[in-house]
Amino acid sequence: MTSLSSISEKVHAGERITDEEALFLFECRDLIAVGELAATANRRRNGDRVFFNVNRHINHTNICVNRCSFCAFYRTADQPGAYLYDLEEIRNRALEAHAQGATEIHIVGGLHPDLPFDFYLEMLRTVKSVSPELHLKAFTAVEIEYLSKLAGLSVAETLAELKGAGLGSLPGGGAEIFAPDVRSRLCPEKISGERWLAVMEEVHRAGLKSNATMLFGHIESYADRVDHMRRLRELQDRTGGFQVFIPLAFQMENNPLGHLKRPGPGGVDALKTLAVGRIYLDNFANIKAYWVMLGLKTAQVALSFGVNDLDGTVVEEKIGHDAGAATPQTMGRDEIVTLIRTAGRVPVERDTLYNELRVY
Ligand code: V47
Repeated sequence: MTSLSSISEKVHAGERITDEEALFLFECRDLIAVGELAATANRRRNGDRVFFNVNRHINHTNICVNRCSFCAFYRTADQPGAYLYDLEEIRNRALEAHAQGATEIHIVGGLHPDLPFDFYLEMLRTVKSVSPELHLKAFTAVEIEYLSKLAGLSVAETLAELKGAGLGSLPGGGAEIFAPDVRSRLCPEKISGERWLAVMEEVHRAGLKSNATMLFGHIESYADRVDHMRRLRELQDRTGGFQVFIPLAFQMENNPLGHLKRPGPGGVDALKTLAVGRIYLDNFANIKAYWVMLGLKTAQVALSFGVNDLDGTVVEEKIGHDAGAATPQTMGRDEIVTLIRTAGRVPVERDTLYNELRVY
């Protein structure tokens, strides 16, 4: 029979846990015990080291043809607040980021109804022309599928074009919750969970790394979360292309789902989700606490719940903040280092591909 001690034995032996065991951990009332197991699994892999990077987000447009019920960021072209940056505005942001020591530009945006494929290639080339050293982590699997349709190319051909223009890796957005009954209520127009995974498989086969997210704390059940992680674990077994798992805590303001589903995920749920992610996803090297959505204090505490990555400086965050995130827009390198140090851990600045740049 499943028990905390039978799961503990497996974790200490470095064995994989089952879906039922992951569900048991989600339902377990002993948060500290689950956290300790996650910390054990993390310590074995990463010791005391905690990664962060110096990055900047650029969201080139919020105009989107999809209407996801959890999203406060999107606008239709004629709505107040709709925007589209031109290449000059994008270049200025990249210049600023480079001057501030950024190693990564994270680019995602809405599915704009009428930009040509060339715009996306030009955008990548523009950022890359600021410095060839900048790593471009750009476009979710959802955007890749959209761009391939726009370009009239296969996903593999689309990726090859984007790679040629400077694409370095992919962020993990658009995964939401894969289970079809939940997904159809969250984002009926978005590509299916199966398609998200199939695009990511092609991304990995093209030699690009990517991240993986899960949007939690809304209408999904624990079983839906385990189902989501199972699909990620299976794909990771095949490709090894995911660098990190990032559970995203649902923010409730200015979106229809938030009005339906309050109060949203609390600190206990967030810590447990990160911890179960660490224990269940034994083939993921890194688990990220995205401080923007979690809050700084929860993100810091998460370092004792299996987390070894705090994301980065971010600088200009719109998706979470439009939906009510109460965190600052940016954190300085020194602030992140202090957050990690005062948790008793060793801050390590990384690049996007998890190469170590500097130990603090
Ligand atoms: O796919 C949208 C989520 C994602 C809300 O790969 C929301 O390193 C919470 O994926 N509440 C985009 N979340 C952000 C993302 C990301 C962020 C940071 C790092 C990385 C990475 C990826 O944001 C979307 C969606 O799941 N999102 N609305 C909301 N109301």
